[in-house]
Amino acid sequence: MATDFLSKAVEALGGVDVFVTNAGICPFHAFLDMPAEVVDRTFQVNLHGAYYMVQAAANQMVKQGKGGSIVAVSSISALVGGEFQTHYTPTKAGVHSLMQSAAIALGKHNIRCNSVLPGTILTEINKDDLADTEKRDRMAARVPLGRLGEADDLAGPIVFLASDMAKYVTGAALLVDGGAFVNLQ
Ligand code: RM4
Repeated sequence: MATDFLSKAVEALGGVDVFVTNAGICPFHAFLDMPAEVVDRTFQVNLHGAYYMVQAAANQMVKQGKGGSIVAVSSISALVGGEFQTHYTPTKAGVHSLMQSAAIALGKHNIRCNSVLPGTILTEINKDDLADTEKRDRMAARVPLGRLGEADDLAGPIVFLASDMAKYVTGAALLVDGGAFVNLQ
């Protein structure tokens, strides 16, 4: 599956120098009656998917022999919890940790591995959850920059980590959260 995707990318693009793994789901659900199938699916998409895609991209980059840059979209949820995200936060912590280990394994090939840790970004992943305007306002109130994020807020940090501007950056994790993580009071 992952190698098929990479083969198609190589066919279309002539090679892979930068790879961004972003796929993720977060079906919000209470912990005590969390269905096993919800846990398993979330792990399969968020962690296993990231693992095998990063592995496939890395093997292609090694084959090319020119190094490369891999960026994973982890989350602020790698560092903090959520009552209705007990199945989700471990996957984001796993993606964060995967990139640290991949950075070590791939440094000899001049392949850099880093992650971005978005805060609450308005996307399909949380459209239903944030339809609750009270929760949406509460989440925005936690953010020192005064607003929830948008997909465009991730573009610059990802391009930075992917580019030669970050040529000596690997194993890093970049919070892109408007300051939410550090905002205790
Ligand atoms: C993020 C963070 C956000 C949530 C999304 C689904 O990691 O927890 O608050 O809206 O996941």
